[in-house]
Amino acid sequence: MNYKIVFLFLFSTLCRADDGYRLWLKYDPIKDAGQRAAYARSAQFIVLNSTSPVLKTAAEELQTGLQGLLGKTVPIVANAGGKTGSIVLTVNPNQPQLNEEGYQILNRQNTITITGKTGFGVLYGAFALLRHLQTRQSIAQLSLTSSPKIQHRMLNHWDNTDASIERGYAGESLWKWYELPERIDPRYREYARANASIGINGTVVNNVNASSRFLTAEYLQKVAALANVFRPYGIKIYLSVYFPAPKTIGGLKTADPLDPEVNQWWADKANEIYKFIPDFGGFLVKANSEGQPGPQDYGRNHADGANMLAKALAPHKGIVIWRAFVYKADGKADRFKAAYDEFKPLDGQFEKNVIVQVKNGPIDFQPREPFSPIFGMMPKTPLGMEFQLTQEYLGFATHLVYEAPIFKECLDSDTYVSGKGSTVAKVIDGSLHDYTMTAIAGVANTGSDRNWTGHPLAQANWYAFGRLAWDHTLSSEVLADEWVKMTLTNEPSSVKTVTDLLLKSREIYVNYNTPLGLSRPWTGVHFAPEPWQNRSSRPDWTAVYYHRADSVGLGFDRTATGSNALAQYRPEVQRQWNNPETCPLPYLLWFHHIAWTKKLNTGRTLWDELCTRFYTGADSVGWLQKQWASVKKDIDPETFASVAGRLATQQKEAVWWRDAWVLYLQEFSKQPIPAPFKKPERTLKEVKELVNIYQLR
Ligand code: BDP
Repeated sequence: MNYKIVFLFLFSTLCRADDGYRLWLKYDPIKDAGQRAAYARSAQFIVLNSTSPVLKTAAEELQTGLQGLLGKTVPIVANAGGKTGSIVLTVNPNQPQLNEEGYQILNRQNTITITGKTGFGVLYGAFALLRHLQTRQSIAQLSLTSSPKIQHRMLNHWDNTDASIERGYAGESLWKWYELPERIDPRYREYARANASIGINGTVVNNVNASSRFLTAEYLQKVAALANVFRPYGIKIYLSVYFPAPKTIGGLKTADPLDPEVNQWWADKANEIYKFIPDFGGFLVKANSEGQPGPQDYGRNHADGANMLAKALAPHKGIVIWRAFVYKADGKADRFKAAYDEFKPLDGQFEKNVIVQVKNGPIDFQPREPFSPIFGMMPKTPLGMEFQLTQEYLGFATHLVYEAPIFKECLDSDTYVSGKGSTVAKVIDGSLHDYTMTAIAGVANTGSDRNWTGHPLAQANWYAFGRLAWDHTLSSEVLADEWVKMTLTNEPSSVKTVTDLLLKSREIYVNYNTPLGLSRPWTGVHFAPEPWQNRSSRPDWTAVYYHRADSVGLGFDRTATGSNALAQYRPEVQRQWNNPETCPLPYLLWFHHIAWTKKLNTGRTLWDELCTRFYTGADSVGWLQKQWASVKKDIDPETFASVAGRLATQQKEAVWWRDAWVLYLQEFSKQPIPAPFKKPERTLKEVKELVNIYQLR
């Protein structure tokens, strides 16, 4: 054997930069020998006395993790033979403190027991124990009990049959439809592992703007092959459906949800699907929204449409997730009010296996939105949450935005529907209205890029979403800290720096992008600033519709003198936002048209405050760069360089955002840029030319 070659091979493998593929399941060896030894003493065996595939997965995941962290193979045995120092995996249905997927981990007399009521609980417990070690916490006297607060914790992929992803910024689709079902890309399993490790238990694999192809036998076989890979990880598969499928692939003349033949077609289709996938989760539906057909095309309502599908799935225990993201092409109406107006009257009219899925805000995944007014207002209909992980309005995969604070801001908002403390989280976890089903979804930010999410730090958004779906009481800070330790470094000062940078990133983005409650300054691709955009096929697809800048001031009046959208909230909420004097600044322009010269409670006029935010926001990206530079020694070189490069682009583009906004708004405000800020070096015309490049085909 040529030892030199072997050595070079090993050396190059060990020194290879980290490409991010392993996500937060890196399991690099624990450097501190004392800590490693302490963990190793409790991890001499993994005891599993079962052949259940899910339990087997749990044991193997533990083994993989321990192998990496401790640098030794921990055998999986059926029986520890009375020896201590083992990790015992056990299912015990008699655990009143746990729900079906919960776990308990106890370390007693140097035996760690992971107990679940089901194998799924044990699987989540195994990952929780690994997380404990990855974040270097003590396992002496370990006692952890946790159950998910929400039942259906899902990713929604907006992936198409041609491998493109609607609003995807990390490459192509993970699903290689043309190879399935024969070839199983190893990445499908890695995807399942990552999701299971954070508690995600469902995935919708195709775009809400759905193709009927997914319901053909040809595609169902492909979907079934994916389901087979996901099953041992506790992940169920769902499909987005095209409402007129009975016409497009069924040969019927109509897709009217009250037509018996149409109902029969869906019932037959459901039977067929469950032959392919016995534990199929159900359907996600976008109907009568942005041009997608739906029940209203036949004079029926959303409940009629959802109930027809629900009846087809019910015999198989499948569910329907019907989206509330709807708005009509009516330039005079306020789009903010659309979902509430269409759905609230239908409360109580949906079948038991229907969940209505609501985007967090009333418009569309903006950098900051007030919570959707529907939350709390449909006590007889389970409402699920839809967040967006892919950064459609958050600078794609170039700008750094850690989204946990966006999710938390919404979940912690108080709807006041049953008095103080009626948070959105309590609506969607079912505790407020005793919902029988609960759900939360994140529109996925994954793709075929080697590191899954394009921006290496955007993995944290996937991670934080899953963890919050499990337990919405976790803080953004705890989740950032966990993710950094598991993924980037365990060096305390760098952990602190990166966590801090993540936590501040969203507010920095808002400041240069949409401060004080501005929204939707985009058209087209939703990337470049276009606050001047005033032409489109429909008025609510222009930017001016949202900010309403004029010679008097800026902002959308949603009080009684304007669209009165505020009336959709409880009086306690209205009181917070109704009065421009007391409305919190982050929401000001969401609800009020404010004069340029109006003094805000910061002591500055609206115009000066806007400029201050645009300028300090753009400057703060420089701060992000400096912070990132300071952790270089503790970060893998490839990851470091990738983030540093993206931050440099972000810095350039933040200035561009700032210039676009201030130069454009200045045409209305007629005010100078306040000191100490310097006026942009370019003209509005020059910024517009730059932006036009992004719209070129
Ligand atoms: C919008 C996206 C569009 C989606 C739509 C939706 O721009 O691509 O299809 O949301 O959620 O934000 O249906």
